[in-house]
Amino acid sequence: MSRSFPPVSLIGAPTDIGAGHLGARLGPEALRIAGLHHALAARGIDVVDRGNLDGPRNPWQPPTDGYRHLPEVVEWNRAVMDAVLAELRGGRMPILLGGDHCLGLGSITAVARYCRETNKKLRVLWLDAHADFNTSDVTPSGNVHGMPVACLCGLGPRELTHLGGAAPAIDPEVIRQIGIRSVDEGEKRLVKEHGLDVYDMRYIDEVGMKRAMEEALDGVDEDTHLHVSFDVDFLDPAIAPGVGTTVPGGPSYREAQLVMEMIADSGRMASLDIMELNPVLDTRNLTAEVAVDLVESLFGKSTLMRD
Ligand code: 4U7
Ligand code: MN
Ligand code: MN
Ligand code: MN
Repeated sequence: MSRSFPPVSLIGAPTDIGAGHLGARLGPEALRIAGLHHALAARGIDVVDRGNLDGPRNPWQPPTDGYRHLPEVVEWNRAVMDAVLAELRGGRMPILLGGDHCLGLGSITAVARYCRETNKKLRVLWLDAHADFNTSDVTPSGNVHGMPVACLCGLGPRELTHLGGAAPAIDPEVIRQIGIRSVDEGEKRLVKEHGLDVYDMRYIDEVGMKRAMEEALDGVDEDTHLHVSFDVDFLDPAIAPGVGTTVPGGPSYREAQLVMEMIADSGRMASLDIMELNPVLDTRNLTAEVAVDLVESLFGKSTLMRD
């Protein structure tokens, strides 16, 4: 199957401002060193590396009023939102290189705005071990990388929920979470209240990844903008040790490949985040290399004999 892809722009967001470990600020560089640009170019894709965004340094302070580094988190998310929106309006596919997952808020807020401008339906695939649906009332850590989905749905501090103007940025109905296996107690209640569509590992064990993905992609059509937010801790730590918050029992290499191949087959992916890679905790640069492998599959590389 040969598909054509729109031109792609890589955007580095070198920060760990929302995380509980330092090191995700090095994620963009590790992905570059693992050959992300070349891997895409080799697939015939027009790819431009926009370099890194700028933002405040990480002051590494404890939470105040339930959030760590809220002003800095807001600043980084603004920079991400502006950069992602500019690429979309320019007809290019943004690939955000994190950086921690609090920046999924800026990225998806931009995508949601763009969908409103262009009358597209939005579907968000949130690939993660975690639901990232905490609020200041229930968070066990105060780390904002555990809160972006809640903020997108209108739960959180005004600066974040209203990042793109109106709130909520998205309807929970557009989200499909895949690979989930660590949800905090209060968070679980909120996820249920807001009716998120969660394909947790128990469900994936029972019905298989193929069926879970068919369900998650159901209804995606030519009018859909498909956004993929890939938290690298989605993967089993055996194949992806380079993340701050490892949770055992995640998708294997083959299961993850299937996820990416099925997304590619949909032909609708129009924006992507690659988040939470922490090279400081990695074994050599293995996790970045696995991520690049998986991104190749997202862009249609396949081992299928029937191609
Ligand atoms: B990630 C956590 F308590 N839920 O809120 C929290 F377990 O973006 C982890 O998915 C959040 O990596 C992980 O601090 C955020 C914790
Ligand atoms: Mn996450
Ligand atoms: Mn996670
Ligand atoms: Mn994490």
